[in-house]
Amino acid sequence: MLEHKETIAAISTPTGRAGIGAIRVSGKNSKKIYQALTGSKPEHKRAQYVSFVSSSSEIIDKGVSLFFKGPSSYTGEDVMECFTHGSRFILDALLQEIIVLGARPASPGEFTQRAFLNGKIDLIQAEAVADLIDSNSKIAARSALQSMQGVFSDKIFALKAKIIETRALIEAMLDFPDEEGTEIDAVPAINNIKWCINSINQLLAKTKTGRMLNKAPTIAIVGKPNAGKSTLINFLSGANPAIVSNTPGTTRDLIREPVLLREQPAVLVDTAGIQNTDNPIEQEGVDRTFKMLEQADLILCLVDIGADNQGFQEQIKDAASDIDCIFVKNKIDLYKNIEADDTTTNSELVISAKTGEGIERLIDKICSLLNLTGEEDIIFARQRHIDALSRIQAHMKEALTNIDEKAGMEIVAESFRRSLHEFDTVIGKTTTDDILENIFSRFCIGK
Ligand SMILES: Nc1nc2c(ncn2[C@@H]2O[C@H](COP(=O)(O)OP(=O)(O)OP(=O)(O)O)[C@@H](O)[C@H]2O)c(=O)[nH]1
Ligand SMILES: [Mg+2]
Repeated sequence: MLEHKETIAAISTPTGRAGIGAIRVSGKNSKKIYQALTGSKPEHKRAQYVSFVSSSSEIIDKGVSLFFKGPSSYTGEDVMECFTHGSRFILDALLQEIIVLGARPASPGEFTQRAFLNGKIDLIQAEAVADLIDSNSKIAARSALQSMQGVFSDKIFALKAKIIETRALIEAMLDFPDEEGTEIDAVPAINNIKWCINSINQLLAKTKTGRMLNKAPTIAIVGKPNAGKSTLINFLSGANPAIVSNTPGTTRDLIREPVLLREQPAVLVDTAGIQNTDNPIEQEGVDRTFKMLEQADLILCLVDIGADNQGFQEQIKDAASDIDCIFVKNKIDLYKNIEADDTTTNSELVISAKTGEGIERLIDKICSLLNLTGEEDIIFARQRHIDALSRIQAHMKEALTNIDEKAGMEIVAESFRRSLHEFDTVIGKTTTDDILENIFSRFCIGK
């Protein structure tokens, strides 16, 4: 374990009104600070209800203190955690005392950086800590947690082990070159290389970056005037962002409303009803609707089930041929003889935006088209991991070609050397300081 000279401390909870605030301290002075601040003897993993007292014997607050004896702690060092009331004044005063007692303010991500440098976690896991904190969807949080617990690292280590094993086979061929009359058996090495190429393919197919997982898709609700678009956005959002009225042409501006659909974030956009109009303001609204169509990830094309909708669906399809579109017939409550379930086809749904009939099916359809259903085994990765895996795969393909073309085992061995270097960079064994700086500086303070 690396010996860090300085003890670090930071407020780990965000600024703002909160019931509880937390301060974390890590380093060899943690024990001394604990005793001075609480008057109690720290015990490993034992929470104590204490008074946090200043050097001038004033009680700063009463709360809970915790101590972790290194190396059984997050950072691998002695760690103290203080939980007080959430007031910024209390937290600032306590942090100030801690600094006077022998700590310095921590930089962003410095606790996690120490955990990494002390071998508690590898670099992929450290990155996953930040990704988990930043996750804003259920899938993102779940897959970042998996990566933090080492699921992605395990797969990387399994690949690395196979490449090491294969390099040994290749080196054996170097040590005992093709003697006259004997054929070197390259089949085991070739099989291993093919295994690696396939495994990387499978891994890349499941791997998604935070940008992909945290992105809230945009769903545009379009239709003719009075189809019920604003009623639908109000129903789906559970709020009332849009004015509803039986005057055609009520909505003109685009109305964006963030929502959670099956716990996944999305942005709904209500638009102006599409019609021919002489009114320049309404026309501007229609133009904006068509622009929105080009940017949306999914279109809900809403029509009044009782209206003449001839050619309308085709018009929308022509305007946004590359984007998935769900056709929805609205106002089923006005037609007692039709039931939402009877009329549902693959590409067309029947609903009532007013009563909510058929809406659950609509949400299911939206989630399945946008892939918001939450596949179980998505791997949360950074772009640098994906790039490194792609390069390793390219080296393996190169090795295969060179074996096939009998280019010489030294050349094949070089592909393995480069691959192993890529692995070491990904897991943090030989990662350059600027990459580390880039990773940890993006963390929040106190983690
Ligand atoms: N019965 C019934 N009425 C509905 C339904 N959905 C909307 N309406 C009514 O239809 C009228 C128009 O609704 P809006 O939601 O304003 O329609 P819109 O598509 O936003 O209209 P514009 O903004 O003008 O393009 C209002 O009187 C709504 O109450 C529905 O499912 N059933
Ligand atoms: Mg409207």
